[in-house]
Amino acid sequence: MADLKAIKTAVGELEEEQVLEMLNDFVATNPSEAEAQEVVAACQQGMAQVGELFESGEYFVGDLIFAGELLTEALDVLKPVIGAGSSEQKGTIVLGTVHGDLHDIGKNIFKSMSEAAGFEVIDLGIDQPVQAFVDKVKEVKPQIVGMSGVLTLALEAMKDTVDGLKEAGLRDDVKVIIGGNPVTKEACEHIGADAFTTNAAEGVKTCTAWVE
Ligand code: B12
Repeated sequence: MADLKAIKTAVGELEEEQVLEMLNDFVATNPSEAEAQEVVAACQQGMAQVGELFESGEYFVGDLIFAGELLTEALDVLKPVIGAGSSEQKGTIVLGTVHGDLHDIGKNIFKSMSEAAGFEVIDLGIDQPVQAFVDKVKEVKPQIVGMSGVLTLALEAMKDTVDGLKEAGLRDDVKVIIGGNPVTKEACEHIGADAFTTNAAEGVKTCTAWVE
């Protein structure tokens, strides 16, 4: 098993070479999906550390950008082991980062895991207006809508999006799951989503239970 503490620290300290070396070594051990998800969680904790150092003024926006690139690379290394791969088609998820928010690493992790679990994921991308969700839901009639956001202001954007689905008469046709650092039970209720999570693997479990 990988040294989770060392991975968290190396991500937090933006030690790119060290992170990639540890992750490549880990992938070479042919780990289980559960072990891989623990490594994803360690990377997520490392990113939280980056956030704290940014808040305390030790890191700057350039460091956030570098952290984003580092984690995207890390995810590429982990992709082959974060989902076992399923040939069965479970259902369709329309996924996007809500308007005003440019963060997409967590969304991309959820996307990879959902695809590996057998979902077709239609990824709208970042900073997506309400209408983009509404139009795509009308077009592809998914079972699930996934919204991602890590800024506090993303919570209101998620509410706008659910309201938009309601106004278009589509809300009752889909389950809505929200993910990202600031989501909570209270936020979920305020937004009018069906489920929330700060853990992509848990999100995949919820979606799987909805379609089975
Ligand atoms: C990397 C980073 C960036 C990168 C993003 C690169 C990218 N491609 O995403 C860049 C440089 C672009 C960036 C920009 C900014 N950032 Co920034 N950023 C971060 C940082 C360090 C990490 C985010 C991250 O990737 N985390 C790791 C992922 C894996 O975690 P996650 O998103 O929570 O995802 C997991 C789960 O939540 C879940 N999940 C996520 N989405 C979904 C969706 C569904 C449907 C499901 C089921 C699950 C799910 O699955 C994932 C895996 O388990 C955070 C710190 C933090 N604590 O999050 C700050 C942070 C989010 N940023 C912050 C800020 C302030 C900014 C800027 C305003 C900085 C600036 N002055 O310009 C801008 C805002 C730009 C914008 N409009 O969005 C603040 C937000 C404060 C707030 N309360 O709103 C934070 C918290 C840092 C801090 N502590 O101050 N940032």
